[in-house]
Amino acid sequence: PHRRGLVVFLTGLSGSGKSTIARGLRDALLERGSRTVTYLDGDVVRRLLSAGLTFSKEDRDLNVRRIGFVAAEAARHGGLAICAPIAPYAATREEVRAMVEAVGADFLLVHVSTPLQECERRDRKGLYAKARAGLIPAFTGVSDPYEEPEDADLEIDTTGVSVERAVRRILDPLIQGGWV
Ligand code: GGZ
Repeated sequence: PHRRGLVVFLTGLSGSGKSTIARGLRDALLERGSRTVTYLDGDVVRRLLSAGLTFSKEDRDLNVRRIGFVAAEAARHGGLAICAPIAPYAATREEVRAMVEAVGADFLLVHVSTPLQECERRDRKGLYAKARAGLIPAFTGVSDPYEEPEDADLEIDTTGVSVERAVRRILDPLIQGGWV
């Protein structure tokens, strides 16, 4: 495979399956062993890199820019980075794409487009119920915006789709494109 840097950036609602797909992709890539992978775990980012930030528009933008910056640095000399923040704002996602392309790496925007209704039906962490009850202010999709991407390179709705299949949807073009 060629050694162009690559950032795989998954965006979507809470509970859409972003993190699960991101981890599955990381594991699949590690198993192939064809290149090193930097995985920016959302919880770890919020705990360390973005410690103290809230979910205001300003802080979300700052969080997503920081993630983009670290991912771009990882990709600068041919690394492959995977990140999966909600990243609700189109302009900020575009900034990150520009940041990554500016270091000479490729950027793959994956919209995990599982509908709100399905995310809310799953409600794995009970956050939607809390948000509906007014216990979490500014919750994405409930009381805060999510701007649907119009420039996604891939769109994956995980409704009734296994993790393996969803991961394949990303892995296959990476193999075909010669990245891994
Ligand atoms: C959205 C929130 C909020 C609010 C806490 N809105 O399902 P989770 O729990 O594990 O993932 C969500 C995570 C989103 O953080 P991000 O850093 O990805 O967001 S952003 O890109 O907008 O900066 C959710 C939890 O944090 N969470 N409060 N108000 N999600």
